[in-house]
Amino acid sequence: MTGQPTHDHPETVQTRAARRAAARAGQTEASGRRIPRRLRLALFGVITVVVAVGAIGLVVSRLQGPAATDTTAIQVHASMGGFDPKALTVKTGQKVKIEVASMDDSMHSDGGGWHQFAIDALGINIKVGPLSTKVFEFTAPVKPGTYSWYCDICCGGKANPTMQGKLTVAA
Ligand SMILES: [Cu+2]
Repeated sequence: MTGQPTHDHPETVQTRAARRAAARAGQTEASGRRIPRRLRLALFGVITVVVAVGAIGLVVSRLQGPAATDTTAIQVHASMGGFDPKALTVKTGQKVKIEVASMDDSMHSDGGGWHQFAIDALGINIKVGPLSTKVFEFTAPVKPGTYSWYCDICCGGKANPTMQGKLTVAA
């Protein structure tokens, strides 16, 4: 008996609302103003595909940069997101050849797509323009140790840990 009188009322309201909605749907469907459900679903599918393809395209275009010009060089990609890889290990006394590529285009307001690969202690200071690469060589120190490289062009400069990497010289 609890709630028996109150149970009737919402149901009545609900059915009335449902009837009104059905009537409205019937009217509009008859006048052809509403897009049929099947077409709506198809449209939704098309929009979903377009958005997905666009997103994948964005990711791919970000991954695509300038092609490597020297396949014997260690490839280092620099972008606003940082260096890839962020760390390298070489042997003491090794002749090291690195190709640095800027993955960013000139439309980047911060640095105009330029990046840098600098290791002060080793006298290395390479700057690479938007969507281009630069190959350079150096001889690793004979003493083992670690050196950090940085880019001082974008992202607030070399203090930003994003634009830093670590070179390990191992015996
Ligand atoms: Cu940079």
